[in-house]
Amino acid sequence: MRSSELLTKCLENEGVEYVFHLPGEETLALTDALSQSSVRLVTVRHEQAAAFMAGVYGRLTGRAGVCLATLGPGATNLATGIADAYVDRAPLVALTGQASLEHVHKDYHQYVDVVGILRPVTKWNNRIQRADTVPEAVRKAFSIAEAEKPGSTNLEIPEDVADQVTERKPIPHVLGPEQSRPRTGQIRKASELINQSRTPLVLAGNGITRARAAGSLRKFLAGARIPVVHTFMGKGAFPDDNPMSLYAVGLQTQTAVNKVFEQADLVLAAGYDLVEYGPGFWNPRSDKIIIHVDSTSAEVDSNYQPRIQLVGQIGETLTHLKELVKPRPASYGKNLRELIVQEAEAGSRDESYPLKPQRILQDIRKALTRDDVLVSDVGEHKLWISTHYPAYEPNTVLISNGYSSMGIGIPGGLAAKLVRPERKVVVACGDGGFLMSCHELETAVRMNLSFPIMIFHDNAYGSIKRKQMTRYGRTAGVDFQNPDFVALAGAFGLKGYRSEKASDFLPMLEGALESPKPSIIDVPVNYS
Ligand SMILES: Cc1ncc(C[n+]2csc(CCOP(=O)(O)OP(=O)(O)O)c2C)c(N)n1
Repeated sequence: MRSSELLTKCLENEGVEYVFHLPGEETLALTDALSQSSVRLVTVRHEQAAAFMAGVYGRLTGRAGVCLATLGPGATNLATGIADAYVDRAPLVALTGQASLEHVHKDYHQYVDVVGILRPVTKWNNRIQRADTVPEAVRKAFSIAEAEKPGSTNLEIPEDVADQVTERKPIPHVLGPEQSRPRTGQIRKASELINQSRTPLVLAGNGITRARAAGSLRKFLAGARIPVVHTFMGKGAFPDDNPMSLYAVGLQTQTAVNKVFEQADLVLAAGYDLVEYGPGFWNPRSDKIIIHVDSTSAEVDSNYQPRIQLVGQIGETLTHLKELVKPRPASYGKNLRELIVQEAEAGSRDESYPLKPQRILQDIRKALTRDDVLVSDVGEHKLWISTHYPAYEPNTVLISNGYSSMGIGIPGGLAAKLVRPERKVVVACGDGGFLMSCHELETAVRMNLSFPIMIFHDNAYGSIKRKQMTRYGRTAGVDFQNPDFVALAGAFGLKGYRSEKASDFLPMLEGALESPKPSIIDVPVNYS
């Protein structure tokens, strides 16, 4: 068969359900082969969205999402989404077309060195030079993308290579190496440190969600009774309505939760990723005892010098620790939570208009069950969601907090609805991020994927505006005008809503959640 067909067979062999793509001349053979396979082609309106969708698919399933684009502009349009998956640790395999090998040594139409461009934003990245190497290259791309810590890989397929004929077959899967386990002695030492600590704290990151270790964390904490702070991407690892939860941390301005860190003498960092909230913020004097529980060894950082590293399967490590860590009294940590909950709930019943973010988040929480999914774009709204929106289950609040790329919200909602069709999905965007990806509304309509997209409408790049005001007392280049969002919804054949007072948002959202189509809800917001 031709290598484009073999590559398609290899994708089937990997269990690939969807390829998110935008077509091009150099990928003709591949799209044609895919059309004859069990893999479903999801055609998008901008390659960046294809990569965002693949990344969010990967985060939700643990299996690499796949995106496909042509050479040159197609590939460079993918780059932001590929980088997002790289920094947010989402398994993603990108496939990019390329000119025939006979052209790539010289000036040639649309040719740029895509492998070179994508090198810094992928874990592995390679040009396929011969049809016979396709099975190994595909297996390797998936294996590396999905291995801890997951991320993006890229395979470039030159046009002539896609047409070469080969006798090879997909490589059967072999069981990956079993993840290591920390030694019993190390676990004992860690438990002794925890038992000796006066004010221990757990910092739960998104490694827990990836390792499907939320159950073990919950059991560990039910016994140990140590308060938990999440990173933004760790939200849902532990339920925020449990008295031991201190919500999430990610901003220096969160006075209450930062005070808790100040008081902590020991931090058990489980699945914590330094890209989210650097240790310099919560351990500025490097004086805390840190126990690192993760699938990989700790990044080197002068403010993150773990006393012990428990590297291996996170869930198993916590299960072993549970046996040795002594329970604390039920009262421990109670007073810590009060202030944080007060902060989270303040303003949640506010009737003012434009709406307070707390009120919007409270209403979204009312409209969704514990298992439904809220996808956030990036901006001021993300910071409110991260710090004020209670989460109860892993992967129910999807936030990009590593790469933090605006525009991920709508593609993320699409991917979430594809992976979890039985759940309600709501996308929250700023008016800036919404216009970066609103073209994908057409994709959602075409694919019959229904979810409300609510726009925090403030006519500005809100979070940057706030930072300018804080730093300089004035703003520059952050204000803009918006289209009529209700009319824009109409242009896509969708229902658009505009909130005219605080009390109409919740009924609008509930109505939109019942609709068989996506919808837009324009919500004027007062961030001040
Ligand atoms: C692609 C990209 N460009 C720029 C930024 C920097 N940035 C972070 S937040 C933000 C403002 C977002 O504005 P908006 O989408 O309106 O949301 P708001 O802050 O108003 O809630 C900007 C420009 C970014 N994170 N990603």
